[in-house]
Amino acid sequence: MTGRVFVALLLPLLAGSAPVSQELFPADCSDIYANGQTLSGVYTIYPTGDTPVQVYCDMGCEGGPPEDAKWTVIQRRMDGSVNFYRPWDQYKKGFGNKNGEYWLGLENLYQITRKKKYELRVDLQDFEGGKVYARYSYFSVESETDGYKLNIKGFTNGGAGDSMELHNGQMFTTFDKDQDINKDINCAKQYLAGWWYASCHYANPNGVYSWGKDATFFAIGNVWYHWKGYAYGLKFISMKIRPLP
Ligand SMILES: [Ca+2]
Repeated sequence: MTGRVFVALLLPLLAGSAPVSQELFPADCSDIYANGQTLSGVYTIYPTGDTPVQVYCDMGCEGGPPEDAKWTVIQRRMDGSVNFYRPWDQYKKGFGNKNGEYWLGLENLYQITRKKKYELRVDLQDFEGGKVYARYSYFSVESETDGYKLNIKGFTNGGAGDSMELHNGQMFTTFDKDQDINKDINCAKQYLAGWWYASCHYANPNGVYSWGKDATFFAIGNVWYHWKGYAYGLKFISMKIRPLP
């Protein structure tokens, strides 16, 4: 028995066999769900095939339809407990608390989305009980060599409006790596986050957690322009992905 388990664990490593390794080394929360773990919570995935990464899986409501489940949370803001003004290497690797606020990491996003086709859902909440979302039928992130460029398409409006279209095709910018298209400034320094800035943004999900309406400094909050404008820091933001059927 022990011998058989050992062989079963070792074989995919030796053979690099995708179907088997998917179960032993889940690449995302969809694989976790397929393995029978249908409750939301923190799980371990293997975006590169061998290095473990902790992630929050949003499996939907207990007993709810599977089509609402299997989401891999790649970014979340909920209480302002984590500082998101961080350098390139941290946005690359990921940071934060997987039970709370975090960024999964650009390299993980590249590794996950290069293997399957993913959709993206962004959930937003304000401090008055409002809940909306934006959905994109395609989401991928290119390699570091290509600036971790963002690709999204297929917008569906769940009340949030399309504040991400501007960022489609943009490379990622942090305060110590300016890859935005604004020739005069570094958008990450100006708007205090790391993001796929253009010149500069309609959405700043990694911006300063600012507890609602605050126009003191222009557009530095965790804002979503097409829903609440530039002067309203949201209560909750979550970006999550899952493979298309
Ligand atoms: Ca610039």
